[in-house]
Amino acid sequence: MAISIESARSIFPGTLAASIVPATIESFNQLNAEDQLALIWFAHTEMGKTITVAAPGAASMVLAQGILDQIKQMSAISQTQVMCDLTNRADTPICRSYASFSMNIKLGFWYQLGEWMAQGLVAPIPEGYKLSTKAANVLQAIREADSGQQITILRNMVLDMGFDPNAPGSYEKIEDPVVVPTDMASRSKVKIEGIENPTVFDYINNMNANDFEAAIELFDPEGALQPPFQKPILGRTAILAYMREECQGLKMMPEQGIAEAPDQGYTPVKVTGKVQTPWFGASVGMNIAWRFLLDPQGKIFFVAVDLLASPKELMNLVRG
Ligand code: ECH
Repeated sequence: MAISIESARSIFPGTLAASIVPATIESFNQLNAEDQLALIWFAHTEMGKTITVAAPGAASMVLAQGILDQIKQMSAISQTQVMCDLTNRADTPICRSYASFSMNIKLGFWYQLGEWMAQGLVAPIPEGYKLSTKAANVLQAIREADSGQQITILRNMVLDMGFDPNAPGSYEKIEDPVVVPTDMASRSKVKIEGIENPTVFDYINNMNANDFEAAIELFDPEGALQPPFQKPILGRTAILAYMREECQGLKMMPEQGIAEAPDQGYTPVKVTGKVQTPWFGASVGMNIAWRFLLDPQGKIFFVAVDLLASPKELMNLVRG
Protein backbone atom coordinates (compact mmCIF):
# COMPACT_ATOMS: atom_id res chain seq x y z
CA MET A 1 0.00 0.00 0.00
CA ALA A 2 1.27 3.49 -0.83
CA ILE A 3 2.37 5.46 2.20
CA SER A 4 0.29 8.54 3.00
CA ILE A 5 -0.23 10.82 6.01
CA GLU A 6 -3.51 8.98 6.58
CA SER A 7 -1.80 5.57 6.65
CA ALA A 8 1.03 6.97 8.80
CA ARG A 9 -1.48 7.94 11.49
CA SER A 10 -1.96 4.30 12.41
CA ILE A 11 1.67 3.30 13.00
CA PHE A 12 2.14 1.62 16.40
CA PRO A 13 -1.62 0.98 16.71
CA GLY A 14 -1.18 -0.52 20.18
CA THR A 15 -0.44 2.93 21.67
CA LEU A 16 -3.08 3.72 24.28
CA ALA A 17 -3.95 7.44 24.42
CA ALA A 18 -5.75 9.06 27.37
CA SER A 19 -9.32 8.79 26.03
CA ILE A 20 -10.50 10.33 29.32
CA VAL A 21 -9.53 13.72 27.83
CA PRO A 22 -11.92 13.83 24.82
CA ALA A 23 -14.61 11.94 26.79
CA THR A 24 -14.54 14.49 29.63
CA ILE A 25 -14.56 17.45 27.22
CA GLU A 26 -17.59 16.00 25.48
CA SER A 27 -19.59 15.69 28.72
CA PHE A 28 -18.40 19.15 29.79
CA ASN A 29 -19.70 20.68 26.55
CA GLN A 30 -23.21 19.49 27.38
CA LEU A 31 -23.37 21.50 30.63
CA ASN A 32 -24.82 25.00 30.91
CA ALA A 33 -22.48 27.99 31.22
CA GLU A 34 -22.90 28.47 35.01
CA ASP A 35 -22.09 24.82 35.65
CA GLN A 36 -19.11 24.96 33.28
CA LEU A 37 -17.60 27.99 34.99
CA ALA A 38 -18.21 26.65 38.51
CA LEU A 39 -16.79 23.27 37.55
CA ILE A 40 -13.58 24.80 36.18
CA TRP A 41 -13.34 26.93 39.31
CA PHE A 42 -13.64 23.86 41.56
CA ALA A 43 -11.25 21.76 39.45
CA HIS A 44 -8.72 24.60 39.31
CA THR A 45 -8.93 25.19 43.07
CA GLU A 46 -8.54 21.51 43.93
CA MET A 47 -5.65 21.02 41.51
CA GLY A 48 -3.96 24.12 42.92
CA LYS A 49 -3.45 22.25 46.18
CA THR A 50 -1.04 19.79 44.60
CA ILE A 51 0.34 21.47 41.49
CA THR A 52 1.61 25.00 41.06
CA VAL A 53 0.74 27.13 38.07
CA ALA A 54 3.24 29.83 37.12
CA ALA A 55 2.11 33.39 36.44
CA PRO A 56 2.33 34.19 32.72
CA GLY A 57 5.12 36.48 31.52
CA ALA A 58 4.15 40.16 31.62
CA ALA A 59 5.13 40.65 27.98
CA SER A 60 2.48 38.33 26.58
CA MET A 61 -0.23 39.64 28.90
CA VAL A 62 0.08 43.20 27.57
CA LEU A 63 -1.97 42.01 24.61
CA ALA A 64 -4.96 41.00 26.74
CA GLN A 65 -4.63 43.80 29.28
CA GLY A 66 -7.14 46.16 27.63
CA ILE A 67 -9.95 43.63 27.78
CA LEU A 68 -8.99 42.49 31.27
CA ASP A 69 -9.14 46.08 32.54
CA GLN A 70 -12.46 46.61 30.78
CA ILE A 71 -13.89 43.56 32.60
CA LYS A 72 -12.47 44.71 35.92
CA GLN A 73 -14.37 48.02 35.63
CA MET A 74 -17.74 46.31 35.02
CA SER A 75 -20.51 45.59 37.52
CA ALA A 76 -20.49 42.09 39.01
CA ILE A 77 -23.51 41.11 36.91
CA SER A 78 -21.80 42.20 33.68
CA GLN A 79 -18.61 40.38 34.68
CA THR A 80 -20.56 37.16 35.15
CA GLN A 81 -22.26 37.80 31.80
CA VAL A 82 -18.90 38.16 30.00
CA MET A 83 -17.67 34.88 31.48
CA CYS A 84 -20.91 33.12 30.49
CA ASP A 85 -20.68 34.62 26.97
CA LEU A 86 -17.16 33.27 26.57
CA THR A 87 -18.33 29.85 27.69
CA ASN A 88 -21.42 29.97 25.44
CA ARG A 89 -19.30 31.14 22.49
CA ALA A 90 -21.66 34.09 22.04
CA ASP A 91 -21.01 36.60 19.24
CA THR A 92 -19.80 39.64 21.22
CA PRO A 93 -16.77 41.92 20.68
CA ILE A 94 -14.99 40.47 23.72
CA CYS A 95 -15.63 36.90 22.54
CA ARG A 96 -14.25 37.78 19.09
CA SER A 97 -11.12 39.31 20.59
CA TYR A 98 -10.66 36.31 22.83
CA ALA A 99 -10.80 33.96 19.82
CA SER A 100 -7.89 35.87 18.27
CA PHE A 101 -5.63 35.35 21.30
CA SER A 102 -2.87 32.76 21.09
CA MET A 103 -3.22 29.75 23.38
CA ASN A 104 -0.90 31.23 26.01
CA ILE A 105 -2.75 34.54 26.05
CA LYS A 106 -6.08 32.71 26.50
CA LEU A 107 -4.64 30.82 29.45
CA GLY A 108 -3.05 33.98 30.88
CA PHE A 109 -6.35 35.85 30.51
CA TRP A 110 -8.17 33.28 32.66
CA TYR A 111 -5.26 33.08 35.06
CA GLN A 112 -5.68 36.81 35.72
CA LEU A 113 -9.48 36.59 36.03
CA GLY A 114 -9.01 33.70 38.48
CA GLU A 115 -6.68 35.82 40.62
CA TRP A 116 -9.17 38.69 40.59
CA MET A 117 -12.06 36.37 41.44
CA ALA A 118 -10.10 35.10 44.46
CA GLN A 119 -9.40 38.71 45.52
CA GLY A 120 -13.04 39.76 45.09
CA LEU A 121 -12.24 42.17 42.22
CA VAL A 122 -14.20 40.12 39.69
CA ALA A 123 -17.52 38.36 40.43
CA PRO A 124 -16.72 35.01 42.04
CA ILE A 125 -18.64 31.76 41.68
CA PRO A 126 -21.56 32.29 44.13
CA GLU A 127 -20.77 30.90 47.56
CA GLY A 128 -22.37 27.48 48.10
CA TYR A 129 -22.92 27.01 44.34
CA LYS A 130 -24.17 23.47 43.88
CA LEU A 131 -23.15 21.67 40.68
CA SER A 132 -25.83 19.67 38.84
CA THR A 133 -25.42 15.90 39.07
CA LYS A 134 -24.03 15.80 35.53
CA ALA A 135 -21.46 18.50 36.34
CA ALA A 136 -20.49 16.76 39.59
CA ASN A 137 -19.83 13.60 37.56
CA VAL A 138 -17.55 15.51 35.17
CA LEU A 139 -15.66 16.98 38.14
CA GLN A 140 -15.26 13.48 39.59
CA ALA A 141 -13.86 12.23 36.25
CA ILE A 142 -11.29 15.05 36.33
CA ARG A 143 -10.31 14.13 39.90
CA GLU A 144 -9.61 10.58 38.76
CA ALA A 145 -7.33 11.66 35.89
CA ASP A 146 -3.59 12.05 36.43
CA SER A 147 -2.16 15.56 36.65
CA GLY A 148 -0.97 15.63 33.01
CA GLN A 149 -4.44 14.65 31.86
CA GLN A 150 -6.07 17.20 34.20
CA ILE A 151 -4.12 20.14 32.81
CA THR A 152 -4.83 18.96 29.25
CA ILE A 153 -8.57 18.87 29.99
CA LEU A 154 -8.44 22.35 31.53
CA ARG A 155 -6.41 23.73 28.65
CA ASN A 156 -8.77 22.33 26.02
CA MET A 157 -11.78 23.84 27.83
CA VAL A 158 -10.15 27.28 27.78
CA LEU A 159 -9.09 26.91 24.13
CA ASP A 160 -12.64 26.21 22.95
CA MET A 161 -14.16 29.37 24.46
CA GLY A 162 -14.90 32.67 22.68
CA PHE A 163 -16.38 33.31 19.24
CA ASP A 164 -14.59 32.62 15.99
CA PRO A 165 -16.93 33.66 13.15
CA ASN A 166 -15.57 31.18 10.62
CA ALA A 167 -13.66 28.01 11.26
CA PRO A 168 -11.74 27.72 14.55
CA GLY A 169 -8.39 29.40 14.17
CA SER A 170 -9.53 31.46 11.18
CA TYR A 171 -8.59 34.75 12.85
CA GLU A 172 -5.31 36.50 12.39
CA LYS A 173 -3.65 35.49 15.64
CA ILE A 174 -2.47 37.83 18.37
CA GLU A 175 0.87 36.18 18.88
CA ASP A 176 3.19 35.62 21.81
CA PRO A 177 6.53 37.42 21.78
CA VAL A 178 9.07 35.21 20.02
CA VAL A 179 11.78 33.73 22.22
CA VAL A 180 15.38 33.52 21.10
CA PRO A 181 16.70 29.97 20.70
CA THR A 182 19.13 28.78 23.38
CA ASP A 183 22.72 29.43 22.28
CA MET A 184 24.55 26.43 20.88
CA ALA A 185 26.97 26.06 23.80
CA SER A 186 24.21 25.80 26.42
CA ARG A 187 21.94 23.32 24.63
CA SER A 188 21.06 20.07 26.38
CA LYS A 189 21.43 16.76 24.55
CA VAL A 190 19.03 13.96 25.38
CA LYS A 191 19.79 10.23 25.54
CA ILE A 192 17.11 7.76 24.49
CA GLU A 193 17.48 4.11 25.37
CA GLY A 194 17.11 1.94 22.25
CA ILE A 195 17.36 4.83 19.75
CA GLU A 196 20.27 5.88 17.59
CA ASN A 197 18.44 7.75 14.85
CA PRO A 198 19.97 11.26 14.44
CA THR A 199 16.73 12.88 13.18
CA VAL A 200 14.92 11.93 16.38
CA PHE A 201 17.71 13.38 18.55
CA ASP A 202 17.93 16.54 16.47
CA TYR A 203 14.17 17.00 16.70
CA ILE A 204 14.07 16.77 20.51
CA ASN A 205 17.24 18.82 21.06
CA ASN A 206 16.11 21.60 18.72
CA MET A 207 12.65 21.71 20.31
CA ASN A 208 14.19 21.91 23.78
CA ALA A 209 16.32 24.84 22.57
CA ASN A 210 13.23 26.63 21.10
CA ASP A 211 14.99 26.40 17.73
CA PHE A 212 11.89 25.83 15.62
CA GLU A 213 13.58 26.95 12.39
CA ALA A 214 16.06 24.11 12.78
CA ALA A 215 13.36 21.65 13.89
CA ILE A 216 11.23 22.38 10.83
CA GLU A 217 14.16 21.63 8.49
CA LEU A 218 13.99 18.05 9.79
CA PHE A 219 10.52 17.59 8.26
CA ASP A 220 9.75 16.31 4.79
CA PRO A 221 8.26 19.32 2.89
CA GLU A 222 4.97 17.38 2.74
CA GLY A 223 5.34 16.20 6.32
CA ALA A 224 2.83 16.47 9.15
CA LEU A 225 2.72 16.89 12.93
CA GLN A 226 -0.27 15.54 14.85
CA PRO A 227 -0.75 17.03 18.35
CA PRO A 228 -2.67 15.06 21.01
CA PHE A 229 -6.38 14.61 20.11
CA GLN A 230 -6.02 16.71 16.96
CA LYS A 231 -5.85 16.20 13.22
CA PRO A 232 -2.41 16.39 11.56
CA ILE A 233 -0.99 19.83 10.77
CA LEU A 234 0.30 19.64 7.19
CA GLY A 235 3.44 21.17 5.71
CA ARG A 236 6.40 23.09 7.06
CA THR A 237 4.80 26.55 7.08
CA ALA A 238 1.80 25.48 9.18
CA ILE A 239 3.93 23.35 11.51
CA LEU A 240 6.36 26.22 12.13
CA ALA A 241 3.48 28.60 12.99
CA TYR A 242 2.07 25.98 15.35
CA MET A 243 5.44 25.45 17.05
CA ARG A 244 5.90 29.18 17.62
CA GLU A 245 2.53 29.31 19.34
CA GLU A 246 2.53 26.08 21.30
CA CYS A 247 6.08 24.94 21.92
CA GLN A 248 7.96 27.81 23.56
CA GLY A 249 9.59 26.68 26.78
CA LEU A 250 8.49 23.04 26.58
CA LYS A 251 10.86 20.57 28.20
CA MET A 252 10.90 17.22 26.42
CA MET A 253 12.41 14.31 28.33
CA PRO A 254 12.28 11.21 26.15
CA GLU A 255 13.34 8.03 27.96
CA GLN A 256 13.18 5.01 25.65
CA GLY A 257 12.22 3.98 22.17
CA ILE A 258 12.16 1.45 19.38
CA ALA A 259 12.89 1.67 15.66
CA GLU A 260 11.20 -0.78 13.30
CA ALA A 261 12.58 -2.13 10.05
CA PRO A 262 11.81 0.23 7.14
CA ASP A 263 8.75 -0.44 4.98
CA GLN A 264 9.14 0.91 1.40
CA GLY A 265 12.04 3.00 2.75
CA TYR A 266 9.94 4.56 5.55
CA THR A 267 11.08 3.88 9.13
CA PRO A 268 8.62 3.86 12.06
CA VAL A 269 10.16 4.99 15.37
CA LYS A 270 8.32 5.20 18.69
CA VAL A 271 9.73 7.10 21.66
CA THR A 272 8.12 7.52 25.10
CA GLY A 273 8.93 9.86 27.96
CA LYS A 274 7.78 12.99 29.72
CA VAL A 275 7.04 16.56 28.72
CA GLN A 276 6.80 19.61 31.00
CA THR A 277 5.01 22.84 30.11
CA PRO A 278 6.31 26.21 31.37
CA TRP A 279 2.88 26.72 33.00
CA PHE A 280 3.50 23.98 35.57
CA GLY A 281 7.24 23.28 35.31
CA ALA A 282 8.50 20.20 37.12
CA SER A 283 5.25 19.84 39.11
CA VAL A 284 3.55 18.07 36.15
CA GLY A 285 5.28 15.52 33.92
CA MET A 286 2.99 14.49 31.09
CA ASN A 287 3.43 10.90 29.86
CA ILE A 288 3.91 11.16 26.13
CA ALA A 289 4.63 9.02 23.07
CA TRP A 290 6.11 10.32 19.85
CA ARG A 291 5.28 8.11 16.88
CA PHE A 292 7.62 9.09 14.03
CA LEU A 293 7.57 7.90 10.43
CA LEU A 294 10.85 8.89 8.76
CA ASP A 295 11.03 9.11 4.97
CA PRO A 296 13.76 7.43 2.85
CA GLN A 297 15.94 10.58 3.25
CA GLY A 298 15.61 10.40 7.03
CA LYS A 299 13.25 13.41 7.19
CA ILE A 300 10.14 13.41 9.37
CA PHE A 301 7.22 12.43 7.13
CA PHE A 302 4.89 12.22 10.12
CA VAL A 303 5.05 12.56 13.87
CA ALA A 304 2.12 12.04 16.25
CA VAL A 305 2.36 13.19 19.83
CA ASP A 306 0.07 11.18 22.11
CA LEU A 307 -0.87 11.88 25.71
CA LEU A 308 -0.70 8.39 27.21
CA ALA A 309 -3.48 6.65 29.15
CA SER A 310 -1.20 5.67 32.06
CA PRO A 311 2.47 5.54 33.10
CA LYS A 312 2.40 1.83 32.21
CA GLU A 313 2.13 2.92 28.56
CA LEU A 314 5.65 4.36 28.75
CA MET A 315 6.88 0.76 28.55
CA ASN A 316 4.63 -0.17 25.62
CA LEU A 317 7.20 -0.34 22.85
CA VAL A 318 5.93 -3.41 21.04
CA ARG A 319 6.40 -3.47 17.31
CA GLY A 320 3.41 -2.20 15.39
C1 ECH B 1 -11.25 29.98 36.42
C2 ECH B 1 -12.78 29.81 36.61
C3 ECH B 1 -13.57 30.31 35.44
C4 ECH B 1 -13.20 29.61 34.16
C5 ECH B 1 -11.73 29.42 33.97
C6 ECH B 1 -10.81 29.59 35.00
C7 ECH B 1 -9.35 29.52 34.80
C8 ECH B 1 -8.67 28.45 34.35
C9 ECH B 1 -7.21 28.42 34.16
C10 ECH B 1 -6.65 27.32 33.54
C11 ECH B 1 -5.26 27.17 33.23
C12 ECH B 1 -4.83 26.04 32.60
C13 ECH B 1 -3.46 25.81 32.11
C14 ECH B 1 -3.21 24.67 31.39
C15 ECH B 1 -1.98 24.36 30.71
C16 ECH B 1 -1.81 23.18 30.08
C17 ECH B 1 -0.67 22.86 29.27
C18 ECH B 1 -0.53 21.66 28.57
C19 ECH B 1 0.58 21.52 27.68
C20 ECH B 1 0.87 20.40 26.95
C21 ECH B 1 1.89 20.33 25.99
C22 ECH B 1 2.27 19.22 25.27
C23 ECH B 1 3.21 19.37 24.18
C24 ECH B 1 3.41 18.46 23.23
C25 ECH B 1 4.09 18.63 21.95
C26 ECH B 1 5.26 17.91 21.70
C27 ECH B 1 5.89 17.89 20.41
O1 ECH B 1 6.92 17.23 20.18
C28 ECH B 1 5.27 18.66 19.28
C29 ECH B 1 4.41 19.76 19.71
C30 ECH B 1 3.44 19.44 20.86
C31 ECH B 1 -10.56 29.10 37.44
C32 ECH B 1 -10.85 31.43 36.66
C33 ECH B 1 -11.32 29.03 32.59
C34 ECH B 1 -6.40 29.56 34.66
C35 ECH B 1 -2.43 26.85 32.36
C36 ECH B 1 -1.51 20.55 28.72
C37 ECH B 1 1.72 17.89 25.57
C38 ECH B 1 5.90 17.09 22.77
C39 ECH B 1 2.25 18.65 20.31
C40 ECH B 1 2.97 20.79 21.35
